[in-house]
Amino acid sequence: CHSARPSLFSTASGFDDYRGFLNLCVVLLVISNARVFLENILKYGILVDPLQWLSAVLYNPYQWPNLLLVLGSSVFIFIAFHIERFLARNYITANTGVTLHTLNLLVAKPHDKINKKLYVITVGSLFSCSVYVVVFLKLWSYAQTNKWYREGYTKALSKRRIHRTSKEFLSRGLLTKLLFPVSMPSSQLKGLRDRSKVMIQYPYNLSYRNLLYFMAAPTLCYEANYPRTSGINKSYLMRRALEILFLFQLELALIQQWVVPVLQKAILPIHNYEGYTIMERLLKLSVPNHFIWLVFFYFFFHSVLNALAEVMKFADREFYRDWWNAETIVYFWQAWNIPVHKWCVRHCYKPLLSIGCPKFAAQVSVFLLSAFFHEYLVSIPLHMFKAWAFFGMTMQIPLSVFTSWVSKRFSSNYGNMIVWMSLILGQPVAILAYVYHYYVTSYTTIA
Ligand code: 3VV
Repeated sequence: CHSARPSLFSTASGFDDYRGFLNLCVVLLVISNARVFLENILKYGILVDPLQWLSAVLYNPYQWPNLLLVLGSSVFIFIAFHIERFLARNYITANTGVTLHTLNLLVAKPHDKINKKLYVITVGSLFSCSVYVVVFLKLWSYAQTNKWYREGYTKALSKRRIHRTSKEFLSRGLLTKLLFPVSMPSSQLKGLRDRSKVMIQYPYNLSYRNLLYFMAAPTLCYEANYPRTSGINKSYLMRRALEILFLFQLELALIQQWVVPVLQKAILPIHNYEGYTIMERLLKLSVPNHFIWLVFFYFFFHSVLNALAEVMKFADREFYRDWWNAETIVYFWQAWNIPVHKWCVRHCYKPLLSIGCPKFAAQVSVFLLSAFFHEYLVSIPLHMFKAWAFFGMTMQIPLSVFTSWVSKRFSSNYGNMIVWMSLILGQPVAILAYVYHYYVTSYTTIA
């Protein structure tokens, strides 16, 4: 019954099936979190109160300015649209167009002063600022893409003048006619603009209908034509809508029950520089914060964006890739928020590369722009400028270099673990820093 053979844990055995241990990790995770959950309930009782949120929204009259600010963003959309119309008709030069678009984009933000004057509270203000960031990115894309279209159109038009009488031109099909719509009978043109299956070409994309579709569609990158679905799948939409309702409530409940008490208990230790206690609070916050972040990911990038896409019959549903397998920070940013990443590559990274900017400098520029927007989204609603969000985003650059090195030098698993660690621990550090400073600036004495 004996033969020479190694134990399973010895390298010589070649055994590598540890699936059972993975299950054990999951079971331990559930048990330890069940204990944390019970401890939380015993300590604080039930803090979840959906009516508290509802009353904050309904009864606070200072919430409504945010709605007005959001509606006001349509002014900038309207202006951008007419700048493009003027450009298409040669009423203004390309340089004037760029200047006007830049001015329009610079003004297109709910200014700090406006917010302060109206005493807009934080959550509503975060919402309106996010809407303005999205409008900003969309209008930037609208202006830049139309510029590319216009250049292509002008080139095609000048080619047409040269080849007008050549046989080659006459033998071209519908696409050519669409490219040179000047000579097309107006009845035919009207039909083409109305039929969604036909590709709309510049300048016929410059219509309210086309711009409004883009503003509502779940993308930040403008195109005259998008892949479309044939209809709305009602049961799919229903499932996403139920997820939205449930997950939104879950997020609010988790914040009330799990995060707020931890934050409240962290203020004093930070104030008194109690290193170990701060560390304990940080770790305590990291678990619920990460859980909330994961739920938010599913809520926004799967449920909300897919529901919106379904309603808009928008067929490109790649809102995220498998960021959870990211072995480097570089891959994480390529995979976690595809609408923003696509915008960054198309409207910032590639244009910088095309004017001869070195790759690393282009990457740094994108991260700095992103850092600016992150800081904007935090400091305006909180009415304080501390630059933690900016710093957090710029730290992604050295972290990218480090994780790429670890994955190459050691194992890609280590790279993946570092990505997780940075997500789990990075955010609570920034949250604690902001919450502490918010308390300090809002209240003069800390009890
Ligand atoms: C409310 C929702 C949101 C918060 C996410 C922020 C980032 C990522 P690479 P390579 P091919 C400005 C952003 C503002 C953000 C504010 C958002 C607020 C939204 C508000 C919504 C609420 C919650 C939660 C977020 O998630 S915010 N994300 O900041 C920034 N970084 C990146 O995207 C990338 O790392 C980047 C662009 C810097 C580099 O991308 O993929 O690593 O670069 O070199 O691999 O190539 C990219 C493309 O360029 C071409 C390649 O072939 C490739 O093309 O495949 O995509 O088509 N390329 C490369 N070298 C080239 C060359 N020399 N010439 C031409 N092309 C070249």
